[in-house]
Amino acid sequence: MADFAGIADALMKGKAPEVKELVDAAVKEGVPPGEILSEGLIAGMSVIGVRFKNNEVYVPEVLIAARAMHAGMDVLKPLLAEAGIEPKGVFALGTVKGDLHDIGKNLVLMMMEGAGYEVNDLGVDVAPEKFVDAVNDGAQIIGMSALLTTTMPAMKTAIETINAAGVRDKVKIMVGGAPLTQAFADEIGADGFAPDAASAVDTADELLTKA
Ligand code: B1M
Repeated sequence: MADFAGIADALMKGKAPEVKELVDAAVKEGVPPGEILSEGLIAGMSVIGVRFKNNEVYVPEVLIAARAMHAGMDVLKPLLAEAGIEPKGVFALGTVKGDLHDIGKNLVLMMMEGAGYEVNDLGVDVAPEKFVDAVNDGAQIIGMSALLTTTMPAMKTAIETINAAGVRDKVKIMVGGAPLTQAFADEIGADGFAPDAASAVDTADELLTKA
């Protein structure tokens, strides 16, 4: 009997070697990798997401939990690929042109990966054309992050570049970052806004349902 609760609990406590050991054991027992992912790893990461949103845990705890999640994912990834398990969606995220802040962006990526999305990290200081390339590479949702009031306009430029490239109808665009608001997201023509990394997962899920 696979110890899903044990996997989730070890993940929440950031115990990477224990997560790996329990995931290995479940695989050896013949538990389907998709089940280990959703009932163990994603279940644990979802709890961390809720606690983070409620200010019950902070950035370091999320980073440690994400590291533990990766230890489990390293075991599962090849098996998921073999089993042909489809990700929930494909999400590409970058910090916009001129902006080098990446701590929040990385948290969003970890939460999205923990929620079952395939993620593509575009990095920081991302030129508008790179977002277009990501759409052409199959991203269903483009995420843009900005931490500076001076780089917020780069989001608008990136959306205009996506429009001009004729690929806007292929993708949903979500924006976030400390200085942003829903009103700003609406103004620049984004489809969604999320105030924190855990809400980003909810927003992405909603955007895909609307797609
Ligand atoms: Co910078 N910095 N910084 N900085 N920095 C701020 C943002 C600032 C508020 C500090 C201040 O003055 N009080 C200020 C901006 C002021 C403004 O624009 N109004 C500032 C400035 C001015 C600068 C420089 C210009 C300083 C200088 O050189 N004179 C410079 C700019 C460099 C550049 O980008 N071109 C600069 C540089 C740096 C460092 C390199 C030193 C470093 C970045 C290191 C790194 O990221 N690797 C840094 C840091 C660390 C900060 C502070 C201290 C912390 C930012 C952070 O990581 N927060 C910040 C002050 C502060 O916030 N106290 C500050 C934690 C992180 C988890 O939160 O990124 O908001 P956050 O992400 C959240 C949400 O916003 C959301 O989810 C995350 C998790 O919940 N979210 C999304 C983020 N992206 C999302 C995308 C989504 C959805 C949600 O969907 C796509």
